[in-house]
Amino acid sequence: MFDRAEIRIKAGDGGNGIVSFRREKFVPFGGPDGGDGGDGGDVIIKADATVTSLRLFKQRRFYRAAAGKDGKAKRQHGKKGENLILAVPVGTVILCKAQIGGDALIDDLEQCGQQVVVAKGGKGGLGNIHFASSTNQAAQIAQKGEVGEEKNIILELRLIADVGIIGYPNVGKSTLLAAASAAKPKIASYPFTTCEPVLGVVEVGRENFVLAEIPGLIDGAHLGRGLGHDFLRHILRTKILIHLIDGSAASPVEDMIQVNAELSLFDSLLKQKPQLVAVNKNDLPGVQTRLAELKDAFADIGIAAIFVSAVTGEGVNELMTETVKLLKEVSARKETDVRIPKKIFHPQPRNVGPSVHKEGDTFVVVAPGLERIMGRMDVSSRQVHQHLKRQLTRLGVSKSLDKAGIKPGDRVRCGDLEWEW
Ligand SMILES: Nc1nc2c(ncn2[C@@H]2O[C@H](COP(=O)(O)OP(=O)(O)OP(=O)(O)O)[C@@H](O)[C@H]2O)c(=O)[nH]1
Ligand SMILES: [Mg+2]
Repeated sequence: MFDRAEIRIKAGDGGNGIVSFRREKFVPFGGPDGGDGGDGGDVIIKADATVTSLRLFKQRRFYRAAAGKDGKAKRQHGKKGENLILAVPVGTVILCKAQIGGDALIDDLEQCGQQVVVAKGGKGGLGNIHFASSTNQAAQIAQKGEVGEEKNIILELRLIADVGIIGYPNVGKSTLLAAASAAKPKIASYPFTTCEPVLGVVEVGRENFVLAEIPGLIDGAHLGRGLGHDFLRHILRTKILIHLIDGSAASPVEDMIQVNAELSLFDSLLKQKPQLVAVNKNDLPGVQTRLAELKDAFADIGIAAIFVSAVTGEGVNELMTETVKLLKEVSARKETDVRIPKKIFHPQPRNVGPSVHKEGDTFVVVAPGLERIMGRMDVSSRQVHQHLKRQLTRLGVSKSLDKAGIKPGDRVRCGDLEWEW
């Protein structure tokens, strides 16, 4: 379907801080003056009313923001990498693709102009001016820029209609939509004529609302059968539902119960969505003869079904008037309004202290904090070694290594770095 795309995004890496010293006439030992690297650009997704589909994102899959520039001599900061802004249609839901478990909701762009940072640019590294101290006035240390975030995200365009018409295939959803609005969906006497949601605007007096035919519901939709999840996702966005039933079916009440069961199997929020039940094809003689019986059957389970004929238009105005009434009620009780939960879920790695274990003859240090520090240092210089040594002591790694029985000359590994103790 047209309304889902998976892309990979990469925020810009931070620029490197540099090692540099003042060189001026008459200043024989100018201090360090290496500037910081600029931060990498963020990847931002923004809802834009002029964009109507996610088609572009199916053609191009990889997007990256600009990297920050390296610092320069004379304390000059590197330029920040430019942010990359991706414009998506209003109504796009952004999910972070998870390796394991369900995809996590990042944000739901419901309003024009709404935006969210989906990948943060790496911080620029510090230049050597930051590492000068009273004991080390000629600091040779500078940080590398941090790597920008990179992830797979899913964009999903969920329809924004006020009211959705749901029901089994062939019950007359398209015919009802055409009768109530200016929409012209294809109508035919076979199931699955409509494969993608169709929208129409319905006017009732001075009120109007957006009505959508939501196609594709069959038994097992919650397991992905038929148009399955696509179908059910679209319903999540609507405020209320018109549940359309074929009055000429063998057992209309059973059909209704079955469809509702399918909805709640997919998402309990769908079950709570207010519904108007409409029985269609009222014009057929077969339906007319058992009208009283049908009314009773629905009344028995506490449902005031509205009988309509989408073909002749009988009862359609009444149904739309009831729809407006229910819509107003629902907006009035906002607090019970069923919505997709807004909260962002950021899985964070648990912060654990450094640990040491032995792999063959090598001592392996697992310490995320330290790996980060090391990843950002140019480890070829002697001064950096001194600096790292202090960090190892500070984080308690040296102690752990001693305990593990390390002797001078043994190999130690931390992250990508391996050295002799
Ligand atoms: N007699 C009668 N036939 C109807 C009525 N409404 C729809 N139909 C017929 O039922 C058939 C299916 O109608 P559609 O409107 O395409 O049904 P649908 O629910 O949109 O079907 P799908 O999109 O295929 O799921 C068509 O042959 C319509 O002419 C009605 O009120 N009375
Ligand atoms: Mg249809």
